[in-house]
Amino acid sequence: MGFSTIAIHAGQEPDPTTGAVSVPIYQTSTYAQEGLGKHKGFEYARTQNPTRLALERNIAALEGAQFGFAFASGMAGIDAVLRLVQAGEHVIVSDNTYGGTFRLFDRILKNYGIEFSFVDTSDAGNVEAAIRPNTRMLYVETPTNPVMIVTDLQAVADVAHSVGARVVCDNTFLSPYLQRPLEFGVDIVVHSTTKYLNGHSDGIGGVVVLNDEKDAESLAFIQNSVGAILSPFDSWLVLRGTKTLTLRMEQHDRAGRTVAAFLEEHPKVEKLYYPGSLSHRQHELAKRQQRGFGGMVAFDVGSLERARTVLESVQLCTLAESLGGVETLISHPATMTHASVLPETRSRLGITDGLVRISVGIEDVEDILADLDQALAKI
Ligand code: P1T
Repeated sequence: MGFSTIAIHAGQEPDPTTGAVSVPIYQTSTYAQEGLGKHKGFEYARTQNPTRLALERNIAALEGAQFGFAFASGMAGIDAVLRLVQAGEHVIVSDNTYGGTFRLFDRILKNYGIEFSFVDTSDAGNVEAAIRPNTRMLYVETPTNPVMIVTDLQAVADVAHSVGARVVCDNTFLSPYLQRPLEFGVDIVVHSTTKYLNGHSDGIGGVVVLNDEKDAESLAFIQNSVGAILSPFDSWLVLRGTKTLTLRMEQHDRAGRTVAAFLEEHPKVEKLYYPGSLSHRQHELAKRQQRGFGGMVAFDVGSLERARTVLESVQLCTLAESLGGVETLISHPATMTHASVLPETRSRLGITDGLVRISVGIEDVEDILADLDQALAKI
């Protein structure tokens, strides 16, 4: 079956009781049991919920995975995955990730005895050099938030697997429509469903998908034991979102390319970060690994003052954190999403005070361009 058919149908049989075509929101905390130990597979709603189960099956199918687990946020999903690693074990991480991911690893999980090395995973040699006898996981984001560094998934997966480490990929920036990491040897895919999968900026959520049966069993245990589950209503919202994922991603991708091309030519823009641009040093890799380039674009206007002018002059674009919604959002990574990243790391990565990030929405692209044009003219 094709991707769009899977998006619309996977995990979603008509409701067995009523025939409802849209999966009902099973707003219940528990389920009546017929006798001791006799039930319909649902005991308590932290453990199982039919709406959440439909979503978990749906996103697993979209990523080509067997198992899926939905969480209360992207961060809760990432936290659950890291619980597969024990104290005294070592994780190699892309040095540019979402700031909240860095914060979780560096400020919380490190204190529980997990060791982290943050390296530029765009060079598989750096991953190899960071390996220790206790390395158990490689965690990558590609393209990275916000400077769009691409990691060759097959190359780093080969390195990690040579020492028996699992490979985790945060696929939030592209969605499974534009990139399917499991096809390149990745073991576990995580998403903030808050972004493209839900797609309408109206819910927070996360999902983890994988094929390994033993790790899936552990994740089910972690999900139930820790309890950071996605609610039935939020599960339903994401299910509704994935039905139009193909259409939305096609348009995000088209508009992203158009906005990037406009910015690249603009005299007030000093540097563009977009893997779809021929000038991106990893354009060829992105072309090979991705089905498109998506709607995330970052650009540098040279100073905080200039960035502030753009961010405060836009009228159609909304100044806000987050991404992946139908509306265009514009943000300032250095003070917003990546404020927890150390200043020296930020400057090494290019997360300067002049960097602006756009999540290009699916409005008419001419309107987005006109808005950016008038805002840039104010510099
Ligand atoms: O916000 P939450 O649903 O918990 O997801 C966290 C997260 C995980 N991974 C990536 C790549 C992300 O971008 C995020 C959240 N990012 C933003 C809020 C942002 O504006 O970049």
